Amino acid sequence: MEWWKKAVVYQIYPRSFMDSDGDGIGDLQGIISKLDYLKELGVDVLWLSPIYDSPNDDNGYDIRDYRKIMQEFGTMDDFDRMLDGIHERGMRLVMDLVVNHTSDEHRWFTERPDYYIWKGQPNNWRSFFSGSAWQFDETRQQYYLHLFSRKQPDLNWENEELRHEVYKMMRWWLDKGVDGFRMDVINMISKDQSFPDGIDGDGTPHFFNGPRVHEFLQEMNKNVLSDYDIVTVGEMPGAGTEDAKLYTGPGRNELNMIFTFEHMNLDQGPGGKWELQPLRLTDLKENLEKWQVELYGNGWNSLYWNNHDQPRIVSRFGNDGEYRKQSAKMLATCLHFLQGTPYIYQGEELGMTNVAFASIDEYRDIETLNMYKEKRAQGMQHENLMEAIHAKGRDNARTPMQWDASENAGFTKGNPWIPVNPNYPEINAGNREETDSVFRYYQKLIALRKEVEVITEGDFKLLFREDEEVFAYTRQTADEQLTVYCNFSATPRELPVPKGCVLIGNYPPQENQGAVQLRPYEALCFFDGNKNGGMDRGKDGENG
Ligand code: ISL
Repeated sequence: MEWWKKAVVYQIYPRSFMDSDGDGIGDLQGIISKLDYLKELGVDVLWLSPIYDSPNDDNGYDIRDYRKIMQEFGTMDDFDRMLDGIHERGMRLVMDLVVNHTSDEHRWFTERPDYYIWKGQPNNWRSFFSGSAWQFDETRQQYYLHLFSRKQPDLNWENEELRHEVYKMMRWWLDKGVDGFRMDVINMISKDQSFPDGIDGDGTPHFFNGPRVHEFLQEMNKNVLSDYDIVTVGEMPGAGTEDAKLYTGPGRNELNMIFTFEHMNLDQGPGGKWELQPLRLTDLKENLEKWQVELYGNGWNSLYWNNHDQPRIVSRFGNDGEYRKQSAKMLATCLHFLQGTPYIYQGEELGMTNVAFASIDEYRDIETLNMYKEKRAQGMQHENLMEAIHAKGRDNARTPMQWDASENAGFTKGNPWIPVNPNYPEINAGNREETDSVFRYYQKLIALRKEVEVITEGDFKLLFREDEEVFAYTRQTADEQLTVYCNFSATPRELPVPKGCVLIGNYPPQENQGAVQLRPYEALCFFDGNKNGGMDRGKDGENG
């Protein structure tokens, strides 16, 4: 079996992870100083959000030079040392590959206009970061396309020379020894060349999973990926299961897995992410079931609740007050026993929460700031916008990693580039030794994936489909079965006793009285099979 099917990935957002030199910005030496922490957690792969030279209009997702390290983050020497440190510890490194667009400060933008997309007249597509997706350029007297910020012009993938420049750059990093790529919005690289207007300015039907995207990815695979033993994951807003089978299916020679957005869009209205709507658990169950069942044997899932663009899951689908620890562990259980490769986002393993800054001035993210400006100008209320930002803003994920209870959560000796979440004295990695810490629970989940075959291999069956509070399922192979019970509510629930012994749970063990009494946000996983590992573990009571 491919190694990445048994791997657990940890995402680092370098700007907010660990600052070694006191400038308030995380850096590579900071990451090096925390490699033992990551090894202790037990993860196999580290994915770094972009660390390339960038003017930081979108925190590194606007790349000025693909072969240079961002000055604030360090040097190429630091990078080589970091890569060695990762490999010495038996871990691997995945780089972020941002090739749908570059920075407008990339030298290509002036030297190779044919690498970008120009029109005499713009269509009505809107940018993901507010306003038109087209910007008039005085020198060229034409408009260029930017699906994201004005400083992120889209690359023209129709240009073969550009494509081969990208492949060359990818090989350069792979030859340095990196172990894979997470590909930013890679399902947007092929645009409908007639550039038709979209309904209400929504261009996505004309560039999500566009006409030549599979051809381009197969070409990339043939020219680059197939020559290396690496892992690839494509970030793909607007890709459904049918698309996913084409991107990740056996024999397709494209990518190993993709990030779907479907489960992340269930708590929003038709107006998009800022239109808040409570999650219906049955919607989440139905959606994850679809991905589990459809991709079984036909592709491979990536499993995530969190990344640098998403609010913190414990605040979103859990309870970040009284039941913070319980619900953080419950959500982890629910996700980690699905089939696929799990991704942990920095701080998730501590149960870090959303933040609610009082002033818009404390926010840093271009998406949030542009949205706020645009909607205020349209007459929307400050309070309503702040409520949406508190729930959904990307800065929820980007406050500094909470290492300990010292000033600035131990992230920096200087002034952090974005304020620290004020709850750091309580929630921080310094508490990880406590027996009921979220960290220890993640450690166990990660270790179990290595020991229990059915977690990787088993099929998926949803239980109690109509239940709005309990997410329960089984995973099964010929000789092993897992049953997972997750209470997504604070209401206690009674459920039938499944086959097997308790493998792991987030509460102290309970006496079996003919039924399982699920406590608030309780997660319980039962294992039935021939493996001693599972049976013994039940007796040890890996609970808490
Ligand atoms: O976060 C989003 C909306 O809330 C998305 O529109 C997000 O921008 C989209 O998922 C693409 O994300 C990726 O590309 C962006 C970058 O800003 C994100 O950080 C990155 O993950 C442009 O490179």
